[in-house]
Amino acid sequence: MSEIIFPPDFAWGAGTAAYQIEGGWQADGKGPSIWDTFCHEEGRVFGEQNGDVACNSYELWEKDLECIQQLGLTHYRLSFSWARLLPHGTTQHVNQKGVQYYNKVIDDLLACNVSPMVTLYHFDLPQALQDQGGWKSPSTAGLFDSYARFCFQTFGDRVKLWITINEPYVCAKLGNEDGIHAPGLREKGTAAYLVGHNMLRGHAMAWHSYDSLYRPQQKGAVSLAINSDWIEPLDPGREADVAAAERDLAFTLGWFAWPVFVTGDYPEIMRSAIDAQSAKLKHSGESRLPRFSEDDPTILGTADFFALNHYTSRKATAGGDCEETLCMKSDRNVEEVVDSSWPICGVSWLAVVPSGLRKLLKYIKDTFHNPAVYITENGFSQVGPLQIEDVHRCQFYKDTILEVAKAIEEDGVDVRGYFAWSLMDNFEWADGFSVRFGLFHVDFSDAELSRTVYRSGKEYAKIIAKYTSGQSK
Ligand code: GBH
Repeated sequence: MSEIIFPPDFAWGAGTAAYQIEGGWQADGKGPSIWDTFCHEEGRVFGEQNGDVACNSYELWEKDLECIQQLGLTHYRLSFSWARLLPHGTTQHVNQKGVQYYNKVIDDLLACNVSPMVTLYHFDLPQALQDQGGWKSPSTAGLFDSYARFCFQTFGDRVKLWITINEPYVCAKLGNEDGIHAPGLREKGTAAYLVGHNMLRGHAMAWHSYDSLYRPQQKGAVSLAINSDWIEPLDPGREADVAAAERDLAFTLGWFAWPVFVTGDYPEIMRSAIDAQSAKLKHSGESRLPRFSEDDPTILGTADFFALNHYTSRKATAGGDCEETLCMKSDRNVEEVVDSSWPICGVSWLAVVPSGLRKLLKYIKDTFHNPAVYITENGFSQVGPLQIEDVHRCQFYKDTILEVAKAIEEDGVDVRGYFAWSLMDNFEWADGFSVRFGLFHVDFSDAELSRTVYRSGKEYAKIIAKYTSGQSK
């Protein structure tokens, strides 16, 4: 490859999520979310930490904007807190202070020539809706649609890129099967499939609402953010490993991308694996993986682009370690292995494999009909002693962005943008503040919560400046 180039209108972004940065958990009429509840229960989060204050972006938004400008971002991905806008989860009561807050954020971004990408749901269901069954209840999908319509109506004149739901896989599995995310349920082998199903229904309803009611005037685009590792067979010459890698991708990426981009229904590999396991364990009744009915919205075609959250790679071989119990792991029946040549520098699950992203992008192009792709999250964490001079992370971003360029240039993948995760250190869910993903460091021991750029932030700013130099911005 001669010289790295990116399309002139390529989106250079960074992302955050409401609960991870905002704080102000009870400010100005905000209702509680399942993450407020979860963190306030004992033993849920590292060090009993919580997002009550976090980066206090609810009060310090202007500091965030300075960071955004310092990086020279063309785009900023943020999420709305559903319970800040609709404290009880429904449009019967709107919290005007919440509307004002997001209006200011959006208007400030646009005034600085930064385009917002807004996620409607990043893990933080209003507690009032959890009390009525949460995502396990089919009616939550309709309530999500009402919330989405409210947001399109209120903010869609200025927001042109929407993500309905962030990582339904993580919400469903970590929240309802593993119990390590809110709402903290450990209902093995059933709840996650049901939650995923209702999230797909809610997403599709919101997409159809946008398509028929708002797109004609607002002319934006809507998708859902799907997280996926790159998976390859441990031994490519071994049939069982090849099948394990396919099954692994079907249970993660395929679970949501197959219905939306390929068939309108779950991957056949996934359903047959689940049903075979049910038969083996003599689990009676309907398939544990729900079926879409005629009353459901059409799922196929409900994404205007492919939104990919990607962090790491794995090698797959057959065999879970709980074959005799009813759980997703035994349904999936895959052992994931980290190659010994892949360094793990930050949090334990994050093996650094920049080339995996290029392979995954090619796979997405080939499997999902060459969609426009936004990489809506990608990043690298730091644990232990603070390192402002984070040379490993600098290298990670350089290497990864080079792989994205190759995917565009050499593989012809239609990548439209790259969003680093995250703009700044924040509340990293079950890991609390012990894991730092920021391009800016946030000093949580300082009353001012001061933001300091990492070396990787400077590096990313340089990369952006280089590739946007010809742009009007
Ligand atoms: C993203 O998920 C989230 O969207 C974002 O909010 C978060 O800050 C970011 O990750 C960094 O973690 O603990 O061994 O069970 C990324 C997908 C899937 C990665 C679940 C971590 C947990 C592995 N995540 N996985 S483990």
